[in-house]
Parts: sequence; C-alpha cells; structure tokens
Amino acid sequence: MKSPVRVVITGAAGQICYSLLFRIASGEMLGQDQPVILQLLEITPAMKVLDAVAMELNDCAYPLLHEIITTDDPVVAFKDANVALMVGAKPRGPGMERADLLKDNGQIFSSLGKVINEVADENIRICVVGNPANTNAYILAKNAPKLNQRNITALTRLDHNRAIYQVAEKSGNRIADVTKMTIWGNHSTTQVPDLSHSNIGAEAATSIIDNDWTENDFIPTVAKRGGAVIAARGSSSAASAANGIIDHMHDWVLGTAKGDWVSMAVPSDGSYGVTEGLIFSYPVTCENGDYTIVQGLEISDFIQGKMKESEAELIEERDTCSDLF
Ligand code: NAX
Repeated sequence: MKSPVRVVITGAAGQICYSLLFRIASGEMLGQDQPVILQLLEITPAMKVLDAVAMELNDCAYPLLHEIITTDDPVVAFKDANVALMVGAKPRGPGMERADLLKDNGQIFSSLGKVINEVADENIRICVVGNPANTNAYILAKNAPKLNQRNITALTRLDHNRAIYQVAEKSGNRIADVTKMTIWGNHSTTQVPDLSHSNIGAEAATSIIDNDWTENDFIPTVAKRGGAVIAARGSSSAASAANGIIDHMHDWVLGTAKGDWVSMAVPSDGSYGVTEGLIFSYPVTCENGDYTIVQGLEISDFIQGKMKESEAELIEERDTCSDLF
C-alpha cells in the first residue's frame, strides 16, 4: 500500500467542494491505489457546515480515505501538504468592481502563500480555482519563494472541457473523438479557446468546422459559458468545476493520454511570446508527474491578437495587486 498523500482543500464547505471532496476520497483524482489524507480549510463561520461535510465523507466508508482534518487555521491545514486545491475565495458581491474582488481575494492568496511557503512540502502541487484564478496563483507564487514555482498553476480545464463539448456537439461527433483542444490565456472572458490544432477523429477540426462558427460562435460561447450557467442556475458552475479540478490534477500526476494534450494555466517561460512569470493557460502534455508546454504550434494572426488581449488583461490584474507581492 502506498503512503497517503496529503491533499489540502480550501473553501471546503462551499459549493464546488461538495462535488469535489467525495470524488477525491473515492480515488478518482490520484488513482485507485493512492490513499489520501484530506486537510480541509474553512473560515470560522463555516466550520459547522464543514463538520457536516466531514460526517458525510466518513459515512461513505471510502477505503482510500485515511484521515480527515478540518480546521480554520491555515498552518494546520497546509502542514506537510503535497497537493493543494485552492477553491476558497469571496464571490463578487452586488456593486463590487472587478478591481475590488481582485484586492479582496488577492489578500487571501498572499497570506496563504506565506503560510504554504513555511509549512508545506516544497514540491507541493497547487491548483488555484478561486477567482481571479490566474492572478491569485501569481500572487501566491510571489509570496511563496521557497516552493517549486513550476508547481503553482491555475484551473482552465473547465474551459477546455467546455470547448471540447461545443466542438463534439457542433460536428455531431463523440467527445472522445475531439483531441488537442487549447485554451490560451486568462480564465476570464478574454480567454482564447482555439481549435485550430484540434482533431476530430483523424481529421483536422478546421476541415470540418467553418471558420465563421469558430470565430463568432465557438469562442464567445466557451468564454462566456460561466456567465450562462450563472444566468440559468442562479449560482456559478459547481459540479463541472469540481470535475475540471479532478481532471487537472489527475492528468498532471498520472499523465495525459498519448497523442493528446490538455490546457493548464502555468507560469509562463516566455513560450509563444508571453511575458515570463504570468500564469497563462497553455496546451501541455504531462508525464512522470510533470508538465511540458506544447511547442512549435503555428498561431494565426487572429488567435495571436486575442492572446495578446488576454495577456494584457493579466498584466493589468498583476499591476493592480502589486502591493500584495
Ligand atoms: P462558495 O461561495 O460556495 O464557496 C467558497 C467557500 O470558500 C466558502 O465556503 C467560504 O467560506 C470559503 N472561504 C472564503 N474565504 C476563505 C479563506 N480565506 N480560506 C478558506 N476558505 C475560504 O463558492 P464556490 O462556488 O465553491 O466557488 C469557489 C471559487 O471558485 C469562486 O471564487 C469562484 O469564482 C471560483 N470558480 C472558478 C472556476 C474556474 O474554472 N477557475 C469555475 C467555477 C467557479 O466560478
């Protein structure tokens, strides 16, 4: 039996986590042979709800779930942690500007970054989910210099999965037939869903799908899908976000499928001309617990222009929060 992996989840009493924790404990994220210890962090007023979530986890009698720690103390939560899923954040309130949200949530990620720097495993793999996810990951990274910086990532896998569904639906094919989808940039409406390198079965997606649909329908539908779910449901995507988190961490640790890639927001190394250090979504392949940015893709002027817009937004977000790092 492998020794257990310590997985921290913040915002553990929230919506996304109610769909997430049970799947981690059942082995869907790290594998059916990998025991886990769940280290669940919440703010003090949510501890009662968190206790109820822990009761339910216990009542599932998951063989891989070795221990549950519930706490409102970040030092306890992140102690010796190997994996962190940073879901906890404030939602945008009525009348609140994006810049206010940035400041409020940025504060959470700067203080948690400092704690992680001190008490977690320095090779901890981090996936930031709480919005604005890319910039929160950037702030965390700057406050945690001891950590392996490559391992500080943000979630764009939900956007990636949304894009695959749209292409499968439009072309009348199955999900499994659509490969090599890419989301470039920020997890926001400036994100760039790109099917120009995708395949549908053995054929290039661009030979099946017309460009007008791609530019005027596909890209805005994927980029604004989060808003469409909020409009329909009255609250933001939860089960599909949890599924994206499971996919992100599963593939990072256990590898991507041969001949395919996935999208992850990772620290830019300058690939595709993007400012170094920004947490930018790229196509990546994963092997042996590490990821590699897919190189050498030909980028059209149209996509390049959109990538620049998303990069400019990330730079603006970074500069708005410069007092936090
Ligand atoms: P909820 O409001 O249901 O849950 C958030 C939880 O975080 C709450 O229980 C709250 O008490 C807790 N929390 C707040 N501050 C905390 C802190 N400092 N430490 C620990 N816990 C804290 O939101 P939920 O629907 O679960 O969404 C969580 C975050 O995910 C939001 O920021 C949301 O915008 C973001 N999303 C990101 C997505 C992505 O693809 N990157 C998609 C889904 C979602 O919109």
